[in-house]
Amino acid sequence: LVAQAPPPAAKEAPVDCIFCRIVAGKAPSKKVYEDQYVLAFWDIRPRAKVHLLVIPKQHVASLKELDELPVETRAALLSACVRVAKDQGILDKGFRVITNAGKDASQSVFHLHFHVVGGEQLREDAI
Ligand code: DGP
Repeated sequence: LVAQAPPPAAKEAPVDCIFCRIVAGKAPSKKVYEDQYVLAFWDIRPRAKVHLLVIPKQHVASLKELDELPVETRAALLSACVRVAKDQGILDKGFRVITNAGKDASQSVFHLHFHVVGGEQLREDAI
């Protein structure tokens, strides 16, 4: 049995985070899935026929801070990506999951999110 350090206590959600506002119901979104750990909704600027975002309810800025999330939330994030792809009917034909972390990746919203993209043939070199 390997002892695992508990994740640090959740930080206060920043008031100006748009995705925290969506989680809190203070900003609108087209939700497709929700559980105690994660929320999934349509991207406001879809770049494919299906373009969803899967986010943890607890605020962390990006994948760089993944270890700050409880292990249950980390698992729920990936499971939700598969689940929403299935619900949209794009599981069999294929889909893409992407997360942008930091400046070089052109991250624009600093609340961790996974893009779930599909519903059409995606280019090899871009989403
Ligand atoms: P990224 O570049 O990986 O940080 O992508 C951020 C995505 O979030 C981008 O595709 C547009 C989307 N987005 C930004 N603001 C909102 C919003 O208020 N609502 C929704 N649904 N999506 C948003």
